[in-house]
Amino acid sequence: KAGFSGAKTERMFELMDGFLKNDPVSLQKDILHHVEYTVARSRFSFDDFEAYQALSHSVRDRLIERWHDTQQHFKKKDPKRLYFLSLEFLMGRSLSNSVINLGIKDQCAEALSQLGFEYEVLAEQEGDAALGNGGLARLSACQMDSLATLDFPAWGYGLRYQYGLFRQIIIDGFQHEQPDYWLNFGNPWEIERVHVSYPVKFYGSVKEEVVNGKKCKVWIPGETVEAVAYDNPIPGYGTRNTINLRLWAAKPSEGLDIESYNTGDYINAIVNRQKAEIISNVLYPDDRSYQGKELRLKQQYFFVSASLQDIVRRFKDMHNNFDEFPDKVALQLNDTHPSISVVELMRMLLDEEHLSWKRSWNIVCKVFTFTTHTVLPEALEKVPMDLFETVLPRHLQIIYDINFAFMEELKNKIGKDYVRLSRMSIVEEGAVKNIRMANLSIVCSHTVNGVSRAHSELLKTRVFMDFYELWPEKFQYKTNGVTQRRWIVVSNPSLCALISKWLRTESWIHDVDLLTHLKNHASNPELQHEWKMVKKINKMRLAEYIETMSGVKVSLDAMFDVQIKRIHEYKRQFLNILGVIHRYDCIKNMEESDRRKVVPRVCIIGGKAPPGYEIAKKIIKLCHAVAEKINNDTDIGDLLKLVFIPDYNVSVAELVIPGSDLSQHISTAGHEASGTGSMKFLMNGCLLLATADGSTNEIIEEIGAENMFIFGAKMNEVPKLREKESTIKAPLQFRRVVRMVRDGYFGFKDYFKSLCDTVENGKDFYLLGSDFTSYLEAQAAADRAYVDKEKWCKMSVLSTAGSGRFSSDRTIEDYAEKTWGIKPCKLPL
Ligand code: Z57
Repeated sequence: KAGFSGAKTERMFELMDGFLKNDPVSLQKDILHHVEYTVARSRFSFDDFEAYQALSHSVRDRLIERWHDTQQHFKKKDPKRLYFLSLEFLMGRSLSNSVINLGIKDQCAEALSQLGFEYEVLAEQEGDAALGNGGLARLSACQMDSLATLDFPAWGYGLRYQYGLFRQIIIDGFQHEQPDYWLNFGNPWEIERVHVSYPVKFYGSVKEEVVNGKKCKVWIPGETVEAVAYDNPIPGYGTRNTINLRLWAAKPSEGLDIESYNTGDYINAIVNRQKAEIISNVLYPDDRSYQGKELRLKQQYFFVSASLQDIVRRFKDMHNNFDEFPDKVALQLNDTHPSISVVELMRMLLDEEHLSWKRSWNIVCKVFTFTTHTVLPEALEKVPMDLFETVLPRHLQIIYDINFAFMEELKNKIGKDYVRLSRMSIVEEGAVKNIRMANLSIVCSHTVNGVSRAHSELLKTRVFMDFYELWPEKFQYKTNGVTQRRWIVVSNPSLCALISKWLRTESWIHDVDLLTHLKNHASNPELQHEWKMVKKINKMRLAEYIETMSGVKVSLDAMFDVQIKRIHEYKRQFLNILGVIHRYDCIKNMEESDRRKVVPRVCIIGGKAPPGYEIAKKIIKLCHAVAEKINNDTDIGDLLKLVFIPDYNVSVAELVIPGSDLSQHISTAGHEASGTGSMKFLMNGCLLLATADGSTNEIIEEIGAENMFIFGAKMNEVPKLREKESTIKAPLQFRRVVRMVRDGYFGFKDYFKSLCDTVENGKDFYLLGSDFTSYLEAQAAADRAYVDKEKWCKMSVLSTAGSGRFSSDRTIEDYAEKTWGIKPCKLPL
């Protein structure tokens, strides 16, 4: 703007060629341009990886064009914007997703093939962006895709970890963790914004000062770190809208530190300053057990503080009255990880904008919305008070003030019920005092929601019952969803083509309810034939992958039975393995004539154990020990195989899901808040073997229990079963398979002892024993269904046809209308 004379602007227009073109020849020119000038290789000699880089930069250029136009458009229209704050985003690969959303995949493929390259091979060159742990982080990524596709004026904010989630390598069946230095080979998908940076303060003390005759708190920090922005464009599908995911990296602040330089120890002064970067170094790999670590709190505050400074600056560019802030800004808290935001915004309004407490509080209460993703008590973040006081002294004061006001309000409403007051307090009293981040978030947000209907009910009746009684209007329910762009179009091109052919439109890619029309064709032999072919192609891909990864040859006639997710006791991978042992044992003891009736299975398990979670690691080892025995038993052959897929991540999921026949979601009822993996399988026509937990309850409503294999205790039965647990004997079959593990049938007898102890002697907290019989029945039902190919295929079609409700498009529409109050803001074509 500033300094642009009319003549200059005119010249700029003259020099513009219009948008980059997407025909194969233009793409070829761009690719070769980037080979020479970005990658700096000769156009006559570059390899697959360099071709991937050049292609990515060509795609990036197109993203940048749209990104600019979108941001300018948002600025001009100045709508209410959503800011999605999350400490984790599991984006996976960007190239394959971008070319689909830009609608240029075929053109890219053609352009490359004339240059002697294959698009699929290049797409495989890209490593995963794994800045997250599991479901929560992948959900953020799916939601960003939907926000862009639905033209919502939204931004994501997060942390640019230098090391993403660890790489899992398996040595002798044991998990080992390797650092994931994902930036080693460059990252064409981000744009470094050296000029967008903010100071973030830590430690120090709070003083009182008089500013303009008013008493004010001034925080004198003990350390200041600079937050630098890295922008990641997120393209929508079938729209030019391209939104932004802004991730912050920590850099030493430029502020003069005369003290340390003057001591003469120049080298040490530099080295010490460099330590600032530690903040954004590494993602915490255990998302379920909060440890109260200082670095973690610093990560949270670092990204929150930078984001809010950015958001407030953008607001102040256009407005000067903070009472309008809630009309322009919605702040979404993705679990409690960014919850310190509520205090930080309060602090900015009070101490920096010098608004009154009442006005500031009014604003804060109108902008925040809070989604919680768990019921596990160990996942609820409680920050030790002394840690808080050291790192964020001013914030602790504000929390006390918020809590004081809240407790007063509460006493007025419920009287002096001190037990309840202390349950609801933001400050947990006791030997060690803690700040309860969930309570803080509920008090300061205008809306609270769980991630499935069942989970939201649990919140209202158990976890946050007191708060629900106090503010029933705050509580909403949302059901998670996943994006069909990545989980069908990108990862299963053959199924995508089949669906579009039978529905005679590609509109389902942005209007997923159309999938329901597949129901009309579910029994059509012609469709069934094509459907089976698609499955076969995908199973072949998967079988090849399995052979390269684990050396095991699997039969395509076998049912591919898959459980892929983080390893956790409540997800019950152990139950799965015990089921496999049972199957093995049965086959071993069978008459030859009965063996012919056995439905061959390939059991596939994948997932990472948190590095410090010993039992989870033992489950991985057990899987390998059992696999070793079964896969080498010539007596068994193709009737049963067990495979562990190492280093499970987003791109592995893209390969495994389309190639599965059956998938398992078998958490103890009441423990999986939602579950989103199941939705990806469902979209790809894989049948579910599942407990009635989390979102599965809603999946049953959509496709019918008769098209699934549901088993196990119901949510309301679990507490009673637990009470009785110590007195009731587990079924014989269960005790028998656990005994095999205990007695060293698969070796490592001593090592597996503590694992066996978790399900025996009245301590079976996750109720593997009590669900075992019903689990085996469900497995047997799956076998029977698989034999009837037509029936199985029909169930598979109906699964895809019923998956529309589980698109993140639906979830986001729901949040936009009922939670955030935002409207689409579409770039004109
Ligand atoms: C995480 O991935 C989830 C919950 C958490 O509290 C944390 Br920390 C990480 C998962 C739930 O376990 C899933 O059930 C849910 O589908 C997913 O978040 C997305 O909501």
